[in-house]
Amino acid sequence: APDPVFVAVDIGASSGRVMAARVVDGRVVLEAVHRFDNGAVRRDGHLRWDLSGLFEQVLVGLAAVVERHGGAASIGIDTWAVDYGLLDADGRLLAEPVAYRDDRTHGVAGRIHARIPAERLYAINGLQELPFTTLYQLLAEQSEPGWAQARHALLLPDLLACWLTGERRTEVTNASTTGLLDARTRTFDAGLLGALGLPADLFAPLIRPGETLGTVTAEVAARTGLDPATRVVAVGSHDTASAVVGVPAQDRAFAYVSSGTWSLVGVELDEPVLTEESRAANFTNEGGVDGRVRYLRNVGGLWLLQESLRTWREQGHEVDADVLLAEAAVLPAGGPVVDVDDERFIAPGDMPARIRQACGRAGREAPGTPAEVVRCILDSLAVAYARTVAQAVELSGAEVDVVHVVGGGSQNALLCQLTADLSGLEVRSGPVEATALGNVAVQARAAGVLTGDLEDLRAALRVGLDLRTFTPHRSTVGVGNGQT
Ligand code: LFR
Repeated sequence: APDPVFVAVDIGASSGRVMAARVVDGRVVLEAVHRFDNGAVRRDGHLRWDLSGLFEQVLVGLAAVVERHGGAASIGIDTWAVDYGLLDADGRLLAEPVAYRDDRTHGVAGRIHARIPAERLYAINGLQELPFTTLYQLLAEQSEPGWAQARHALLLPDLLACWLTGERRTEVTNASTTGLLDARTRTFDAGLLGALGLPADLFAPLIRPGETLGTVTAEVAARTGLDPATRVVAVGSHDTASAVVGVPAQDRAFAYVSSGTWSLVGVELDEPVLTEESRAANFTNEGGVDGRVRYLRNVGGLWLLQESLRTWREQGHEVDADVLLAEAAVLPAGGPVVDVDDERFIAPGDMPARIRQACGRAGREAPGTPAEVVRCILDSLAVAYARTVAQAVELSGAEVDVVHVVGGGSQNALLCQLTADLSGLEVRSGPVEATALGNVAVQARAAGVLTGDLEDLRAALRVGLDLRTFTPHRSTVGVGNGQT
């Protein structure tokens, strides 16, 4: 029999892909079958995702998998976290999901903290305070017209999985980003749901990575050519959970930077850290695959670069990302840095202007040319990566002797070198597709093709990988640069 094909549907905020993977001679071979763009658009007064359009792209990708491989053993889905769709009693989507960068959550955190103090909330859910966490979005949602008809909420990968299978479940790693789970038990906190006026069964029952959700519907089978017995298997449906599975670490003494639209910087733990110091440093305890804890911080990401490029193009400039990155790399070190976590960078908009304003507020000389802006973004990201790794180590007591950078940002040699220099730690970069690899590894284990714990899965993913190593040199930015 041919090697079973595992399909990873991996959708990020700016692009999505359907990947096919096989385990050949103990090595995971991954192939991109279909890629498509994604982005939030303003519609009916909000910034929304076109989830129905994304589902169509998923079907196109699945049909392409069937064309190439004749079928698939299973399908796993991951997307970004926190966002959800609301369904009515008949299971119909009420509206395309509002995107987390929408401004409807402005001021909501304050209203929630009036009911549940931030300290108590952290003691329960262990989450970093981000304005767009699901529970804040749900509170904003309650004053919107559709709320009265809302019967079910499904997180986005769960919604896509429901459209594939007809089954409604809530995958637990992504559920951990809603703010409604207890960080210790990883179950919905009934008291919290009640205090927020949310029905206890708003979310479907939890499912864990590796468990089978169901098989594809007759309609999906007909549209794609998939066998109706094709299974949809729960994976780390929060993309960052899959990315952490996909970190090609040798042992557990590592920190990671999952570098994409966001940068997720932290360590993997067995138990959450729910101390006051951890809360004050705004660290999150998200749920990982196999009950591990993703102890990390959301740090600004390539979003700053993506929005800058978009702005320049909108203004009629011809810019090429690779050329700009090369120009930025040869600019002198020691330029201005900004706080990439500033909430002013969350909404779409003119990022170069916002960056210049941030420099102005800090009394620093503002970057002028596009290459200078790009250099400022990279220097600022590296400063934030190094600082966050150091904090994660200090707050958790974890042992770390290497930083793995995975995702799109791992291709950026300057960013990796700066991170090594500033952290004083060796940086290993790659793979770009860590998220898809983590997704398929969990499916392959569920099928018995791979076995063991996350260390075993990572060992399988490492086979044949060509990682680049960056050794720390003398620090070139950061110290004395207005950021500590
Ligand atoms: C990364 C990510 C982050 C999450 C952010 C918003 O793609 O999933 O982990 O905080 O997107 O959902």
